[in-house]
Amino acid sequence: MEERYNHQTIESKWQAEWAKEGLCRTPADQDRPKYYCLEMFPYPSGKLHMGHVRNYSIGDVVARFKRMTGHNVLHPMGYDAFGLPAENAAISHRVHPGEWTESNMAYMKQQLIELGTSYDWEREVATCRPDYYRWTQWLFLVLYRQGLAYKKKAAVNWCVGCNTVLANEQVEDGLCWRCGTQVTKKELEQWFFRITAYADRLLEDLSLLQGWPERVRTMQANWIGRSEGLELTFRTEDGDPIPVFTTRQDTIFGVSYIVLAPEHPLVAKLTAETEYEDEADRFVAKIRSMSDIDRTSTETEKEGIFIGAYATNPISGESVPIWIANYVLLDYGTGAVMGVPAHDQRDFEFARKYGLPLKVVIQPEGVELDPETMTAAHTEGGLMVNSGPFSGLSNEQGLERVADFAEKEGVGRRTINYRLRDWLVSRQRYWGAPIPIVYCEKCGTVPVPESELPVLLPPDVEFRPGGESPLARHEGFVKATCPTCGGPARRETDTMDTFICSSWYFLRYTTAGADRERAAFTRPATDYWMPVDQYIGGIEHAVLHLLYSRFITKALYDNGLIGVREPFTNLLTQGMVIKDGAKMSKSKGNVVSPEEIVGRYGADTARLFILFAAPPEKDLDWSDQGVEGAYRFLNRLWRLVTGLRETVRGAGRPDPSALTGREKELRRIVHRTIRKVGEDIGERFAFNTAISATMELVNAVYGYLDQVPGEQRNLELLGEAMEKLLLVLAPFAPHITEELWHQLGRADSIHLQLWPDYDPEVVKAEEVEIVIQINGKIKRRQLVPADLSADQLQETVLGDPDLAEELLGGKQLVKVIAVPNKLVNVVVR
Ligand code: ANZ
Ligand code: ZN
Repeated sequence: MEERYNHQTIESKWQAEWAKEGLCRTPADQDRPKYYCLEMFPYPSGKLHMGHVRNYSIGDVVARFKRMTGHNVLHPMGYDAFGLPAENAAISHRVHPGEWTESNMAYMKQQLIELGTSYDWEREVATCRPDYYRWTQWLFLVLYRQGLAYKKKAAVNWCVGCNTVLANEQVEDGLCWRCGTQVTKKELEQWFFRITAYADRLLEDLSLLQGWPERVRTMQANWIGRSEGLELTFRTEDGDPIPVFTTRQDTIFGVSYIVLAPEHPLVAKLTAETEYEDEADRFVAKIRSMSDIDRTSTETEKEGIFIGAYATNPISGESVPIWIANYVLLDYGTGAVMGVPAHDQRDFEFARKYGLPLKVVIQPEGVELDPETMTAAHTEGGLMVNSGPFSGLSNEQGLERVADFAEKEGVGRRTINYRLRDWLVSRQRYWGAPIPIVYCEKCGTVPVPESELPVLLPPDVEFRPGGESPLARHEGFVKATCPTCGGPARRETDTMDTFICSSWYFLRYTTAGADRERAAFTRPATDYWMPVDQYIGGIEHAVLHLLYSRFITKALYDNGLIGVREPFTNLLTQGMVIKDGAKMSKSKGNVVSPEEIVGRYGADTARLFILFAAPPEKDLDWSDQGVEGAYRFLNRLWRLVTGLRETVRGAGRPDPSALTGREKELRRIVHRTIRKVGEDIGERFAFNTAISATMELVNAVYGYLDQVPGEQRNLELLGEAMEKLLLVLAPFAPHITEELWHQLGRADSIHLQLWPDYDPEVVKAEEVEIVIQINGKIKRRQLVPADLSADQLQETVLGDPDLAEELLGGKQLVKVIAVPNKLVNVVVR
């Protein structure tokens, strides 16, 4: 009697068993090599989506594989649980953010368990719980003491309709996302983290991250945006200095105007009581409402006005008009630019639009640039011309010589500029970690002592659409006593950006049990587990989350609190899940719910399909047939093992010296599969090809059964094949392999087994030497796997680009004759 593959029963049975046995608990002994496998924790929005399932399936295979290969594995999970959606839910459904978040977390945890993931739930973190945010507040104090947390006025997005601050994401086309009012800028006191103090180290240490995708390192480098240049001081007619930042001082003789950022402090002074004053005011007001991104986008139309003043070029002595324009930003460089329209594209567009003169000062070799007819700036190098004493130099020499000259004359100095800004960390919101600061009339700004942490969020606040943070309206929260003098004080009502919560959670996981009550993390725990060996998550976090985590890691390192300078040794950014040509998303209406797939086919099928359908870093095209295919494969596996169960149970080991040719062949496939799957997972995360190797093994066993009658079958060999097959499939499909493992009579869990060894002799012995000929002449001899078909043989030889190159030598391929186990003759012309 054959039982059907009943995924529901099997999966819930083993999930319960594993939980009972504590199978995924992090080992406490430290004698084996450690492996810290981490997936980005989810925001608890309600339910898992397919992107999560993909992320967590990938991580789970890695964690399970590493356990089987003898590592102590830390594989934790938690929730990035503060943030605005909970507050919006509170407003629209009248449910407390904490309640909403807790119930979402409980639901998602159940979903994760039902996926068969191997997390150590004893190390769970939820950033919104006081036992966690107490330590986020502690982290704030560490940075504060180090001078890395400070307060200053900053322009924030402000909605007069809602009377509140908006994050950049809450500004849609310049309008408030909630009420549609035009968003303005308002200067408010805000907390910042001084990440710019680490700009150089964040940039330099990218070179340590060879296990990160090149693309992510480049994005981080661009975000940090280091540029070397010169700060050069022009002067107004009244002698006021206008320092400009330029990376192209070699173009100094090509300056035909100066542009100030509209908000530049000199603008008001230069236009005061002139005919330009009103127009300038109007222009400044208009530009203020534009975001920096829009202002500097190459798409945006350059716009500006002349403000009636002139400045003197400190090197050429020329006098040039002063303009203000949208494309110059106040907080980059000095907020002022020397306009060189012949050699800078933005300046070129601006000058053409407003009829400002162009002066060519860099002449490329072999072309004569004509300012009248140029259609774009010449931004490359060349020879310096029309440049007074510098004419005739190459522009590279000019860069140095002009800088030397400016420094000698005292009109400029070499400087380095970063695009990176300090991290604005305060939010005028409720659902975040309160900033642990009080303001005392006598003592000023006072940090809350560590012993008084956490500063708890009061549960009884009123959520109203708009208005300031509910904390600011909560009198009991605002009223505080000064920790220094005991006098009356006012509590800070801003909460922290949730990126702070997620910038240290990987450290929290390292520390377990009672230690968690005494510290955010302990030094022995982080010394053992850090850095994270493999981090897995979406490319959307390539810049901010990863940069912030790197910054916090370095700051903690400098405090001696941890011993690593970089948090994540290897990074894998998984591709998107695509359906019908678009990213799977609610707004596109092309969502397939994980619940539906797991309910219908089981978690093993869902995992197998997702891992088989594409390499992890590539986009994955959802396919219902693909899911069906994975399900059919597991059914085929089920029938195979249950069908053989009785006969192979208790069989011994095969005797290699007594195998027939056909048996040897099957055994070779078994051992080759072990090797291939191990290398595919361990060396390149090529889960798709690993899975297809297991499929071939299943086919090979069926082939053997077809060809060999029952009484002649080698049961030891079949037993070995079944056992190894289940072992190498265990990381992908943990439930069915566990069930079948037990059906084969094994008593302990398959997930406690070691990864099987392959016999190199068995794999290697079956190689044959073939002859490779060109037009019938012997060119070389080569070892290839035995018994390749003619097609496979041809593919093996010509599919190797180096070998193909060598054989063809630029000639044209006419035809290939391949004789299995003997030769490949390549006919060329
Ligand atoms: C003159 C010049 C001539 C420039 C030329 C470029 C090419 P990176 O490399 O990104 O640092 N710039 C300086 N401050 C600016 C501001 N606040 N807003 C907008 N643009 C600003 O860019 C440095 C260049 O960006 C500087 O060099 C300056 O233009 C411009 F043929 O100066 B350059
Ligand atoms: Zn005080």
